[in-house]
Amino acid sequence: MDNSRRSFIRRSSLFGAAGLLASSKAVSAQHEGHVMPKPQPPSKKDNRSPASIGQGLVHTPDVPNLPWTMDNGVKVFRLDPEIVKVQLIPGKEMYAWGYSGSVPGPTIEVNEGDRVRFIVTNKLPEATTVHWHGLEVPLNMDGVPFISQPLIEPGQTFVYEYTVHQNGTFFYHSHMAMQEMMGMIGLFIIHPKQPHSPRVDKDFGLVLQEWALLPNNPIPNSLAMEFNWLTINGKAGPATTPMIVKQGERVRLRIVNLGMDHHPMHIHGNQFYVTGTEGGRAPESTWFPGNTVLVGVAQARDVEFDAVYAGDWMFHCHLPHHMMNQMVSMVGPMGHAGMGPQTGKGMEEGMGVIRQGHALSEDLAPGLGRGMGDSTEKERNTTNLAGPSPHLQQNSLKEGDKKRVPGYPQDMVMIMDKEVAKPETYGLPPGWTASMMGMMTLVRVLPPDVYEEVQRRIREGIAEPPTGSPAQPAHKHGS
Ligand SMILES: [Cu+2]
Repeated sequence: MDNSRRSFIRRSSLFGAAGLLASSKAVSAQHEGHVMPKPQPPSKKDNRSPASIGQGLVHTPDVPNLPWTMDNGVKVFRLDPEIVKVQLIPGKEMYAWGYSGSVPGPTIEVNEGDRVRFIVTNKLPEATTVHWHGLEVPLNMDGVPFISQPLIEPGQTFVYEYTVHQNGTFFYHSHMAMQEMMGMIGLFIIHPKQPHSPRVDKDFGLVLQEWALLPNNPIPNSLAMEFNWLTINGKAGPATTPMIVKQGERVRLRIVNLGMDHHPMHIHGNQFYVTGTEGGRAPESTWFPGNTVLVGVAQARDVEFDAVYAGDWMFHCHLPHHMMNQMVSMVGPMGHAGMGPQTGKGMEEGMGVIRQGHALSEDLAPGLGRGMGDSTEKERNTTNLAGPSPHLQQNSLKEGDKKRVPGYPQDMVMIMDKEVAKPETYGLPPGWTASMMGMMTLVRVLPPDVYEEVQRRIREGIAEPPTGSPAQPAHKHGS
C-alpha cells in the first residue's frame, strides 16, 4: 500500500462507528412532535367524498394533515413555507425548513376530481415556489421559478389552483435545490374515484429524508454529500412512531424519497407487493412479491400486504449507514490502542475550514464535516461503547484483549425506552429502542386485545415505558 493510500485510510472518516447520543436529560414522555403549532384536522362535516370511504384515511405518523375549508366547491389550503424546529430524537433538535409548522410538510389528502387551491405565503427569508411532483397541472401551476411563475418573495403570497384528475401517492416540494435539502417536501395523497381492490384497512404515508448535522450545530449542512441523520417523517429511530395494525388487516405503505440517496426499504416477517409508483396505481398484472423496495430519489412506492403475522416488524432502510444516528467517525479515539479505523482530525477540518487542497480531495472529502476535535485526542482514555451494558460484560473479553481484535470497535448499544415512550410503544419489550436507529420504524401487527389496548392508550394519551430490564423482561410482548 503506498503512502497516499494509507494516509487516505488513516484520515478517512467513512468508517465511523454508530451513534453517540448526547442527552441524558429527562425528556417528556408525551408524544414528541414538532414544536410549532400543528394545523387542526379538517372538520367532520365536509370531510371526504363517498369514494374515499373504505379506502381509509392515510395516516402519516409524526406529521399532521393539512386542514382545508370549502369555498364554492374548491378545497382551500394554506401552505406556508417556514423554518421549523424539529426534534429528531429526544435531546437532538435541528432547525430545518418546511411548511406550516412541520418537516416534512403537512400531508395533503384529497380526492380525484377535486378542485384545489393553495394559498402560499412565504415566511422564509428567501424566495421560493411550490412544485407539485407528478401532478398533471397547467404549466403556470407547475411551480418552477422563471419558467412557469415568478418567485414568491419573502412575505409575498402566491395562489395555486387546479383540478386533480390523477390518483395515488404524490408529493409537493420547493423547486430550489438547496431548499429541498433543508426539508421542504410533503405528501400529496389523492384518493381514487373508484376504490382500489383489494381495499386496505390501514394506509400509512412515510417521507424519507437525510441530514448532515455538524457537531454542536443545529442547522443542517445542505452542502454535504454524506449524511449522519436519516429520518422517516422527520424522526429518527427510535423516535419514529410505530404504525399500529390489527392482525388480519390489509396494510398499504406509501413511501416517498427526496434527498441525495436511494433507500432500499425492507420489511421483516412479511412479503409485500409494489402496487403503485410516483405515477399512481400500478396494474395488478405488474405486481410482484418482495420484502425490499428501492425508493429512489424523487420516486414514490406503494406497497401492500396482508398483516397476518402478529409481531413488531421492523421497516427500515437497509443501507448500513442509514441505520445509525449521528454517525461520526470521530467518536472517541477509535484508533486508541486498538485495530479499528483511525480517527483524530482537528476541529478546523471538522468544521470545514480548508487550509490546503480542496473539499473533494482525497484527504478531505471522506472526512469533511465529521471531525470532533477535542474528543478525539489519542491520550483520552474513553471508549466508544456506551455502557455499561450487562450483555456486553457477561461473556466478554477484557477490554485490553478486545482492542487486539481487528476492526474493534464497531457497534454500540443505547437504550432510550423511557425517552421515546408513547401510546404506540405500549407492550414493546424492554430495550427495544437499542435496535432502532436512523431510517427505521415498526409495523406493529397486534392481536385484537393488544390492538384495542393501544388504541385506548392513544385516545387517553397514556405513555409508559416498558418495565423490567432487557436481561430480565418483566413480561413477554403480546402475552
Ligand atoms: Cu437509506
